Amino acid sequence: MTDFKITHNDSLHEMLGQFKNQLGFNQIEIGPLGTPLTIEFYEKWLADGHYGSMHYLKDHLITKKDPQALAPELKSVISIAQSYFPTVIPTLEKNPARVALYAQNNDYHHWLKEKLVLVIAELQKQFPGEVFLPFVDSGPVLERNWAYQNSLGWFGKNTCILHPLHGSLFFVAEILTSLPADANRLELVPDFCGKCQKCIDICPTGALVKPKEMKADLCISYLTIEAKTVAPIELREKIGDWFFGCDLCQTVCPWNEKVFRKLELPATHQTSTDFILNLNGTERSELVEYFRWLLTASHNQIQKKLLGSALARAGAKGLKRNALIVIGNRQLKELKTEVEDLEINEFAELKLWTLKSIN
Ligand code: B12
Ligand code: SF4
Ligand code: SF4
Repeated sequence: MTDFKITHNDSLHEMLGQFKNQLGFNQIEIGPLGTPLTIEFYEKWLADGHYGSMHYLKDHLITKKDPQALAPELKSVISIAQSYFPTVIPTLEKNPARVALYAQNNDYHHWLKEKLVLVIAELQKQFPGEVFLPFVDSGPVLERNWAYQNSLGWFGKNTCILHPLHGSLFFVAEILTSLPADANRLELVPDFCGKCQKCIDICPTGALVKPKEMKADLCISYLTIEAKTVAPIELREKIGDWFFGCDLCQTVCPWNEKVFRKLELPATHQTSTDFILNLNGTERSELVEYFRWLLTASHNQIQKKLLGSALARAGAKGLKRNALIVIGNRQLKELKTEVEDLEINEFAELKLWTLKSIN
């Protein structure tokens, strides 16, 4: 990113085009800010209690509904789509466990935010005195809605923003700004899901309760990343060998398959939607060794190793919990002693479940 250089006598739209080309975004668009078009669905989703223990999503409602509450001078939102597949900034070590594609990169909260900061620095030179606020995932912004309103894609039945050319394996990010935007320039991308419902059919836990509606506390991504507690017993087998996140409802999607075909990936590639990965002997022993290390390492050792990686989000304890479930589901009997020796009070019941599963 060091050779990033843009011309400053261009219009805002030409500048956005330069950012896209030089920083490798799939798309970047600006549209007016206001009450999000899909806020009613968000309100209903909260009222239905689909958010599990993610209480911050409830706290975010006021700001998501009225983004100008962040700063009254805000008028527009610049939406950015940044593909994460094929891998953009790979983590130093490839993880032998089954990790969602987005997390096989370094933590996007950092590197994508850095790109936004570069964009803002250039915009500030061109438009001094204007306000620019960057957001990547964690802020109180209804990100998929803005991606939708700014033509980055449609809401798939799996709830992801999906584009006819790029599929859905991309992050979204925003810069909220006091610059004005033309209200009539962008058109919504039409919904191309049609009669397909492959994503709903493949979801092992039934988290996609209706088209475009997810009960998040059933989603494997929630159970392995966001949840602080252990997955209920009836969901554990359904988690299969997902150690961190889940990609099933996206990798089965024909619009992503189109992207995979273009990339000519081998049939055995990790985008396979086979429920349990068929590991060969070497892969199995790598997985066993990784989990052996994870179960016996101290929390400090784990945090140190995960520094900068997306996996850090689950924390050392969360990763040990996830390993116990995969060990049970993959029948990794080699790890019986390590499971028995694990001393984490909250996991006492889970440990028994794992030991029962591998016996
Ligand atoms: C909480 C959260 C989760 C939760 C809940 C997910 C969910 N579907 O809500 C969990 C932990 C399960 C999760 C999982 C994942 N997440 Co997440 N997550 C978020 C977060 C922080 C908030 C999402 C939210 O507001 N949910 C509330 C519900 C109501 O939103 P929703 O499901 O999108 O619902 C909308 C639509 O259904 C729509 N809608 C409903 N009916 C109708 C009808 C019509 C006609 C229309 C037009 C629209 C519509 O309106 C709703 C409100 O906008 C956002 C970042 C952010 N700040 O926004 C990232 C975000 C959504 N996650 C993202 C990613 C990458 C993932 C995973 C792929 C990670 C993984 N591989 O494990 C999975 C995908 C699972 C899936 N199928 O969604 C990306 C999605 C990018 C994209 N292309 O869509 C985001 C935007 C982060 C980012 N900055 O890139 N996530
Ligand atoms: S990410 Fe996995 S568990 Fe979550 S909705 Fe999609 S298929 Fe279901
Ligand atoms: S799998 Fe089918 S229904 Fe689901 S998001 Fe993709 S096209 Fe839409």
